[in-house]
Amino acid sequence: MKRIQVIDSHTGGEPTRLVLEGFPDLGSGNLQEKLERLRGEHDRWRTACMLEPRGHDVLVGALLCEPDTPGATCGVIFFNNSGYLGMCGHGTIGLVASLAHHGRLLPGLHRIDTPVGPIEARLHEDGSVTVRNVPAYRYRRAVPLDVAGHGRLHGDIAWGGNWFFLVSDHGQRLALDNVDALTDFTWAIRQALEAQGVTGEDGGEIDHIELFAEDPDADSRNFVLCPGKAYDRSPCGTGTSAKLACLAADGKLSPGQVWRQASITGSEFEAHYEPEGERIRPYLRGRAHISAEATLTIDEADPFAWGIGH
Ligand code: PYC
Repeated sequence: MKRIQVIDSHTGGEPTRLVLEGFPDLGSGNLQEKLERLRGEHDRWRTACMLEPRGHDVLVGALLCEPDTPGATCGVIFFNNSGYLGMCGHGTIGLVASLAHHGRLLPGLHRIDTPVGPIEARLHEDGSVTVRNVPAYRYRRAVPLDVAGHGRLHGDIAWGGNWFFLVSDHGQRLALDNVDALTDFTWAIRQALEAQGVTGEDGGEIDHIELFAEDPDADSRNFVLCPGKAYDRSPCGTGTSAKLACLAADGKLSPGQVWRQASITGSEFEAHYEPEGERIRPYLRGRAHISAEATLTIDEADPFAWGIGH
């Protein structure tokens, strides 16, 4: 029987499963190299944790790793039901809250290495966490896209640790009782991006779609479709970072000015940015709650040992 020790949490409704122990040794090298080794040689460990019957489509995994750089608290590799994520904002908040819960981390500032670069996270005394994300930027503005069944729409392409297509003028109702239609619509956008060869810089796949609407309590409400076709229950840390980059590029948000981003479930991140050359440095504050401490077991005799479909 193989055993994997995990802590589950949720950040604004979006779940994170922190893997503390039990994955194979990923050898030496930096986190990008370790991610490639995990993807290439040991991907079934991801599928065992993320897919049914142990996981589900909404879950994001965070594998605790040794840091790349001296002085960093830890390294992390994020993944989900469909593959690997560069960075994950809600997942970083979940990681910090889970390590604190496990007695491995105290309030204060922590550097954390990710495959897309170092980030920082401050655990506050009240349990909330501020993430200093990787630099974000808008790559292209108002890109036209023909979406089957919906005609032509326009969106911005921005990097916030993952690639996003951000659409404000879409005619959709952003409400929890409309998530099936929103999922169909954003999935059609994703397919149109692929079919029309629209990518991020250097051909980066745009695998997150983000819609915006007004919100009575926050500066904006979003709906974010994640790569595996599940929607983010939180306001999405990397998606909020991409939004900040667009607001900054349009001159609609000043450095240090607070932006409250609500999710489709009503949870919120408080965000701001600092200028950093041609890019911006996003800061996101949110809170995670622990939902389980568990040992996952993998029985090789189980026909679904490595997840349904694997
Ligand atoms: O919070 O950055 C985020 C995120 C990405 C995918 C799901 N959540």
